[in-house]
Amino acid sequence: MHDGSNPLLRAVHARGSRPALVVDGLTLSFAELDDRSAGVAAALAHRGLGKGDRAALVLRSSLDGVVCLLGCLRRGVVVVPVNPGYQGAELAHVLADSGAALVIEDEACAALHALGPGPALVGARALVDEGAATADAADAALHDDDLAMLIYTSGTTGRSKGCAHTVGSLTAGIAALMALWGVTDADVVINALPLFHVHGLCVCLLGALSRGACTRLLPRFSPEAVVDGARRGATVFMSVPTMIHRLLGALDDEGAAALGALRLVTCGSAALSAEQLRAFEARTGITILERYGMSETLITLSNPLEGERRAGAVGWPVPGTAIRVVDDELWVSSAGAMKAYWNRPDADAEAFVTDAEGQRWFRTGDVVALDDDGCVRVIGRASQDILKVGGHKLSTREIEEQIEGHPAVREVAVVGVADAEWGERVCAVVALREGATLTLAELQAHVKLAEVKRPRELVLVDALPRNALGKVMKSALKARPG
Ligand code: MCA
Ligand code: AMP
Repeated sequence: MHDGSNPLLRAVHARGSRPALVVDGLTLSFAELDDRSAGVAAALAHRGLGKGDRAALVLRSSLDGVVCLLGCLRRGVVVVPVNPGYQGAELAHVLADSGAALVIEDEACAALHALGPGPALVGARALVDEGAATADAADAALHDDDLAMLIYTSGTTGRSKGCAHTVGSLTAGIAALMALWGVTDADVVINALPLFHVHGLCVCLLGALSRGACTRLLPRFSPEAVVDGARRGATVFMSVPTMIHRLLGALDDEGAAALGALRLVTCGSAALSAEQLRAFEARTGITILERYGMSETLITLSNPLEGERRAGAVGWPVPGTAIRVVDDELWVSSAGAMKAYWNRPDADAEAFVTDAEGQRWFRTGDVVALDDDGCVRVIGRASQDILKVGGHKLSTREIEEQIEGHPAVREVAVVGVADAEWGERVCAVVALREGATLTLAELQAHVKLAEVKRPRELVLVDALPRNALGKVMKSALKARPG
């Protein structure tokens, strides 16, 4: 139980003049963050937004963006993080599905402005300024069961679903992980992850803030910026495998030594290969701590802070998480699990199982194997309709739906092809209509989705391989798309 204020932000209220955020050479103390986010909460109140209303945050990593985010959480306004690289249909879906009453953007987002009439739109800077001019206090009294975030994630259908996280699920999931990793107010955490996914937003940003640690927020990942952060005294870096790949390709001896001084490098959101882990260890002396999670459940498995970090494995359940392996599929039961998919009882019915003891399990869709001592290895996903590209989860169906609209295309299947840098890359296998032609460039121009979803490869075939029921056999295509 807590006193009604957002427990995730307690440390923000209590840390005074210590640095909370360093962005682009600007430093904001906890007291300043506290003060400015209280202003945003008041500005939201002034605009008529209250507990349970949704605000879409279409933000790159910026100081004002973080202030707005915390302001929403204080006001009890449900944060709906949105990738600012989204295009028309992707944006329209999230805005409509979440029922957002307000959109907060940090740069004029062309696709957003092209959408036509919709929710009120305000710049992050303008909202912070409104807050500075508002005197009233407007924090909401919050309880564990109150909704805090809707985080959209791709499913096997074309449309993303909102993972409804509560104050309680976020607090419990984040606290367990930060304790496991020993994060304290002596830490300085490099955050080069986007703030529109669980990893960058909940684990890295709110995790650091909740422990009173300082965040070095990078507007964009680059090996140089990470090395620079390490040189300036950072202690923790949280990454995805694509970042590790790029670091390994870019590090000179001095950079490797700077990274070697970090106390902890974690990696997740997609599989880190044993080779990458060993190469990073050989170059920097640091054994990466790999962990596993989902937007739906937060981080549920982790290698240990002390003791063996096993290459090619994601470790053991985080305290507060129980696991089961059912027909090779990982099921998790965790205090950090979302309440439900937003307005999708059909999807809840598929994803959640309540056992005879009344314990609720989430079916992850990931195929795993256990070592003799219970250490979990992720083998892959049960469905071929979900890809992970650079740590971003993509629905092949969403991409196929767009490609099907191209006049040259008779039928299409999108598959993931192994890629050393991105984990997987998007490959479109297309059968053309009689006499039609199609180039990769034409296909890319046709797909109006975030950059990361655009096909990087086009394979033309006479017809797609189908089983007796007429279903496209993606595993056959994946093995040899040509
Ligand atoms: C080139 N590009 C490609 C490819 N080749 N994109 C995709 N696939 C390829 N094969 C170019 C595009 O043209 C585009 O260019 C850009 O790369 C893609 O945009 P972006 O992803 O922003 O790329 P980046 O700036 O190069 O950054 C790479 C990145 C980033 C740092 C690895 O993708 C990233 O931050 N990924 C993390 C995602 C994440 O946080 N996932 C967590 C989900 P242009 O620059 O022109 O746009 S939460 C989760 O999974 C759970 C909870 C968990 O366990 O954490
Ligand atoms: P998302 O919906 O973006 O949160 O993605 C969650 C998915 O990312 C999981 O279901 C896994 O398939 C994958 N994932 C996360 N961490 C790891 C990891 N360390 N190794 C392999 N896959 C991972």
